[in-house]
Amino acid sequence: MGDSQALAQAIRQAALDLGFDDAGLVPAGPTLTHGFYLDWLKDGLGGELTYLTRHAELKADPRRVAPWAQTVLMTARGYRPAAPRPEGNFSSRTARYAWGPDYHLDMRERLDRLGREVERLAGQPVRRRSFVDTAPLMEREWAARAGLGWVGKNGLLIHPRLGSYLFLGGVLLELPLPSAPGSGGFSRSAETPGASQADSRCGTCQACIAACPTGAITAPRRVDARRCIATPTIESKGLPPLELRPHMGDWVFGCDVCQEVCPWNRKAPSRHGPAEDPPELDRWLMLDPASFQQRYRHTPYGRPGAGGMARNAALALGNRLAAGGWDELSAGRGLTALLQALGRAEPVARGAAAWALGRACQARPEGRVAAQGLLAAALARESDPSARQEMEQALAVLKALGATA
Ligand code: B12
Ligand code: SF4
Ligand code: SF4
Repeated sequence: MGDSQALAQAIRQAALDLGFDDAGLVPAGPTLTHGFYLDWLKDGLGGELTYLTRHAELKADPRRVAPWAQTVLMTARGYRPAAPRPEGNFSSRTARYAWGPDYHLDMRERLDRLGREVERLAGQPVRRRSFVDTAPLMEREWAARAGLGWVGKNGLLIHPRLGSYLFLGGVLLELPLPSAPGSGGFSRSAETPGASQADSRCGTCQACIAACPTGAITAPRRVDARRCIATPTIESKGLPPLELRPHMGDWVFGCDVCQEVCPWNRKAPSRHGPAEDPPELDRWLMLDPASFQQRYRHTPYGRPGAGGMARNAALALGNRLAAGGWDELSAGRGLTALLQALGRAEPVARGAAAWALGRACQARPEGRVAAQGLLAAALARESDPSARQEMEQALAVLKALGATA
């Protein structure tokens, strides 16, 4: 194929044929919102995600990652499930992206196939590197520049037809090609993406900013990673700050609130039917590490691991019990699971269970005496300093409750 515009269009079409919902190409060059990124880091909003600082300079231009790159091919694949999950006292509330298999593997495979298709269409070997969360690239800006949508006030890339429940990924190509924008681009976005608020279809809407349970969206497109529920439930190894825990509500893995309220997701097409439900909250608390590894290693839950998921489930259960409205039988089941979790192998899970007991007993005072006894016994055998601290704090909460009972 001689004409490079026709080749760029053929590559877009190949991406659609491979199951991507949209794709676009844009010449590689400097990242336009890199200054915003550096300010974000300087203000400490990356928190414990230290790799973001390590990669900061590389993100200034994809050619720092791959000096030979001439074109950025960006793709998007929707993951909105067809139906919501039924909600009960013990059901696990998890981000929709975790409802299917690990997206990194699926996207990676499709992108590798797309790379081979590029070579076939170009009729020559093409040096390339595919990425999905795996390279120091500002994927949202590049997606916007490739005409896949705009960066909304919630910080997410929104496609006017597909909404924001999208995985992004792409391929860097050593092949000079002209822009071939995806179908989500509009007016100036392919030319000056992310340059101003005008490059957005959010208009006067502020729904995501108002709804974020932790106040993590501190300004349009500026998300404080330290407060975003995805960090403490997916990325962190330890326990979130005390002040944040009640605001995390009952999310056990990630959070979708700023997407649930977004009007652009109302009519977004769904990708798959209801997936297998994750274990209930008390099951996460009882799942031993070997069974967890066997069942969840290759799912998104593998990232926090058995201890991390038990920690998350304990915090969520504590918050749910504290919200009230439980019948006695269910409350007994919840409190028993938390008491048993004091015996888990991971200190972070023991600490979370202790905090959750203190919190839950504020709404369920009938559990206080048993909780006090078992917490004191757990503290006596505890050797981990942070778990000890959590237990001491929880005991102080329970003692204060007793004094006011
Ligand atoms: C680190 C990270 C996180 C961190 C930090 C979140 C954040 N807001 O940056 C945490 C763990 C909190 C997180 C959470 C989530 N993440 Co995340 N995350 C990433 C990762 C690996 C890097 C992002 C990064 O560098 N952030 C730092 C910010 C400052 O830079 P940036 O995102 O590159 O770009 C910003 C600028 O371009 C700016 N911008 C653009 N134009 C303009 C214009 C103006 C005027 C201004 C001022 C700014 C501006 O807006 C962007 C957002 O702040 C990317 C993958 C990647 N390599 O890009 C996935 C990614 C962004 N995450 C993704 C997802 C799905 C999520 C969650 C929805 C998961 C969940 N359900 O819990 C949440 C959503 C939180 C949110 N509202 O943003 C998807 C987003 C898909 C989409 N539709 O946009 C990505 C692209 C992964 C993927 N390959 O699909 N994530
Ligand atoms: S994912 Fe949840 S916690 Fe994070 S910014 Fe969105 S609403 Fe806030
Ligand atoms: S909820 Fe409103 S402000 Fe937030 S991203 Fe969606 S349209 Fe934009």
